[in-house]
Amino acid sequence: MNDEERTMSRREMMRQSAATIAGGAVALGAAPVFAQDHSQMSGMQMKAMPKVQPTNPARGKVRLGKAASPGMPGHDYTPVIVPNGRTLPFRVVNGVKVFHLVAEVVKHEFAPGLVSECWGYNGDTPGPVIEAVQGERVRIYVTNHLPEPTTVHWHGIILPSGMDGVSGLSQAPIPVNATFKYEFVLPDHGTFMYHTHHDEMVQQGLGLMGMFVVHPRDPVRRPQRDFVLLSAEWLVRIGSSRPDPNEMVDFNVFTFNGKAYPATEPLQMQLGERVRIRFGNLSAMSHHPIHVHGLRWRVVATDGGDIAEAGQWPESTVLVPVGTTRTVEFMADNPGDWAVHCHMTHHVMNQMGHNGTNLIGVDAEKVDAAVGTLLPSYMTMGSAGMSGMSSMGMPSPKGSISMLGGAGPHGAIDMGGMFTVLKVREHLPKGGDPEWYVNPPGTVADEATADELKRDGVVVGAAVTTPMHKHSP
Ligand SMILES: [Cu+2]
Repeated sequence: MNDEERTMSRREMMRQSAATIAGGAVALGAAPVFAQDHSQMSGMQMKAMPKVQPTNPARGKVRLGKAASPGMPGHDYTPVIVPNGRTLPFRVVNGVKVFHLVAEVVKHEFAPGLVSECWGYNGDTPGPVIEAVQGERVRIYVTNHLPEPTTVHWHGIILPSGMDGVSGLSQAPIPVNATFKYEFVLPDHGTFMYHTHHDEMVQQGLGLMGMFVVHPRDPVRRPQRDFVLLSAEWLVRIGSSRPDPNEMVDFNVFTFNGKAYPATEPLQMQLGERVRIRFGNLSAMSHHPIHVHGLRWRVVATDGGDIAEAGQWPESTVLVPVGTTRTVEFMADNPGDWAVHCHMTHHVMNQMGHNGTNLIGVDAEKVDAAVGTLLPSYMTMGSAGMSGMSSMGMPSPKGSISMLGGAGPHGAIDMGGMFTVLKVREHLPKGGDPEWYVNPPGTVADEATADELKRDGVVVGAAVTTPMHKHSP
């Protein structure tokens, strides 16, 4: 028996025992029809039933209307890790998991120095991650403390039409100060999202969004670390007190879980652990190719469900289009500090980075001298590129953060925005940040010595006109 078969048979065993325990609450047969138990239906109902073919391998054949028992953290699932965020608390009432979201105006800090008035849920944007288990029934109260009506749409979740949260189509909008109730059974596991579906451009542009994770009932592929990162983009004009949701092109703050680097918390993991990252993207206009250094991951699921193993593909960059989730898994098999960031270069800049005049190559001496008569400390910046902007400690105006990142172990890290660090360690300290990785001696790029250059026949300054691959006799 190979590992795969062992896993499969264990899974079957668990299925069977689960069936016994659940006493039929979850229909586990191989019937191809989703959510129906025809034996208990009258002839009339049988005729009225449309033939529905299951389209999602993640679907657990959960009966509509009847739910499995509520899954508990630790026991039924490994809770997700939400860098810079948290999960939404719940209580169980008569077998139903009850949550409460409050849509409200929030003071949100994108990074130290940049606090904006956004719209969010339960005090922040994105709202807390809703975490549930396949097959269970959830009841989610939504209180509207915004200055205008709202709704909540449960992105990717298969549910009754009237619970879908599209304002005007599925329901009446939730008036100011009212509390609406959503209730449904979760037929699939997966990585989903929730967001407003009323006055979408304004309300999503101001931050009304969050992630919705549904764990499988059958815990075959439980990773040791399960991270959730939701991408978003904002236009926060310098000095203004709130993002401008009317913008269509020129965003200047790019966030993972609401934070721009250097405020993004690192993703910590132990060497050899199996790790999952669930990426979501609710930016207004931008897709984000999220790149990992030092490791490779497999794309294992989207918000449409699991990708069958034969269809999973390896990547070092996963494109997360607007309005989708992409789940990746990997083995943390390479110790170090590894960048994880959007590969669009403008998305790893903070404010001010995008609209500056191009001064590269400009001889600024005369300009500096002329302006210096009026402003004695004036200096033209950016004539040799922009990397100096982070390390020069330029004071930034009120309502802004420095254009580029923060201090790293070898100088300034000149990325901001949608950037974070993945820290793989042989030994993780209990709690707290493991600091920077200490590279083994001789494994850090540094200046070549004269002897090394001589040994390898590298003449600095000489144009390479002969092919380098010529073998010496
Ligand atoms: Cu991006």
